[in-house]
Amino acid sequence: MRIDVVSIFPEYLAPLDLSLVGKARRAGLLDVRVHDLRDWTTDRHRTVDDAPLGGGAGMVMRPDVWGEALDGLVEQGTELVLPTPSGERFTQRTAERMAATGHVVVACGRYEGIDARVADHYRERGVRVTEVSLGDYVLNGGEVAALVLVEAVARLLPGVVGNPQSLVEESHGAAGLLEYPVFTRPPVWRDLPAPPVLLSGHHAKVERWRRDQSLRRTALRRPDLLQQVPLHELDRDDRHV
Ligand code: 6GU
Repeated sequence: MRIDVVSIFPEYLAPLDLSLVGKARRAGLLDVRVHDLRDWTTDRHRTVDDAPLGGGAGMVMRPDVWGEALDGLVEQGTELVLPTPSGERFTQRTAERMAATGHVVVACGRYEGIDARVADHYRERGVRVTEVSLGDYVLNGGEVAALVLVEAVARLLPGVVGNPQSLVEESHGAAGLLEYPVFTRPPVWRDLPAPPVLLSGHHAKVERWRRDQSLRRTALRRPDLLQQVPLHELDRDDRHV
């Protein structure tokens, strides 16, 4: 899997050398390349932005500079990702789709965004172009989204996460429920006991308890997710929660 990230702040992507993502890169499981957009400018000031057509506050990123950069990076089968607060929500499903794609290019906009013709142009050339948002708040640019994307995608690649079972059980897996609460030793900490069922050794009861906790948590914290759980994902005993 290859991911190219283009930004005017390549240093912002330094954390991609660390932790699980850094390890996956060094193991050759993931090829991440960070590029400085200004390398594709041609003027003395290395200008990447200009005033918005029609007027208004802020600056817009120039399509010509982005075009030069992306022409050199986008290939047949590439998914072009444009992080923007006006995009579709980036979810676990988005990460799964990207992990199954061989090549993703992330174009990090700053200021008021990238001239809209860039997305249109690559779509017209038959490229899959996805404008993604992390959530309903505004960030200063796409770099944090690029960090999120690389980490969410990397951990889905074969061999990156030690125990593949941890991918199956976690929140936002196929069941569409939040993860149940977890506990470890000691069984009592500061007068707080761990749930006795977890010490019972009764596997079926533990499974039932975890399932109920997932359902309760999801209902309380993310009722929007509960609406979307496929009916076949609910088992007979879920009705009692
Ligand atoms: Cl992907 N970009 C920016 N600039 N702001 C955001 C975002 C992305 N997602 C949520 N807010």
